[in-house]
Amino acid sequence: MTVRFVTGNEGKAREARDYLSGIEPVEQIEYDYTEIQSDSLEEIAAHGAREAFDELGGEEPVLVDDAGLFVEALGGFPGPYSAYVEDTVGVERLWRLASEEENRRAHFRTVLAYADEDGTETFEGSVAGTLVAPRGEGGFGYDPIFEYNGQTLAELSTEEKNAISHRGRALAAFTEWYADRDA
Ligand code: ITT
Ligand code: NA
Repeated sequence: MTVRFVTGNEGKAREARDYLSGIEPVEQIEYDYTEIQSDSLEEIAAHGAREAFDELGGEEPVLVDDAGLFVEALGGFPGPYSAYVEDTVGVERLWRLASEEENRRAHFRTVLAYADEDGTETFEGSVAGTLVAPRGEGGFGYDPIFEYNGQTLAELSTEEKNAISHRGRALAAFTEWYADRDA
């Protein structure tokens, strides 16, 4: 069954397609579901997935991905507001803000919500790293300033990023659940 990955973010869709190749075909759909105001990525993703599943006809399953970058020294900012901050402040200026701090630790977190006629399930993944001056041409969003094990996520291929990233870990939890459910 085709899984509809509901996102306007081509980078997220590329990673999901790559990870799920050989499991299920992934179709990217740009449906503008309501992003509720919440500190909880779970609530935002689950609400969005439910709404998208119903509004898109209630037949094919959907996946929604709500993610954020959490900077330790900034009290977890931008967190659930990461998309807004990327659009307004930008990645480069967020790095400059973080570079004034001694503690450069940060983590990415994503929650994937899957919705079908049986209900909604959420799966999470996170990865801890260090903020650095931008490097690398790959990935998307905050990847150039997020270093893991000596490389920024923008210096990794899609497959390499999936092997260690927040999204890869959430996709792993999802596929494990999905396989058990079919069995
Ligand atoms: P959709 O809501 O349409 O899926 P979005 O880009 O608005 O796309 P989010 O609301 O989840 O996604 O916002 C997450 C923000 O964090 C956004 O600025 C992304 O570019 C960024 N982001 C998410 N995953 C990332 C990753 O793996 N690497 C770098 N930046 C990421
Ligand atoms: Na969004």
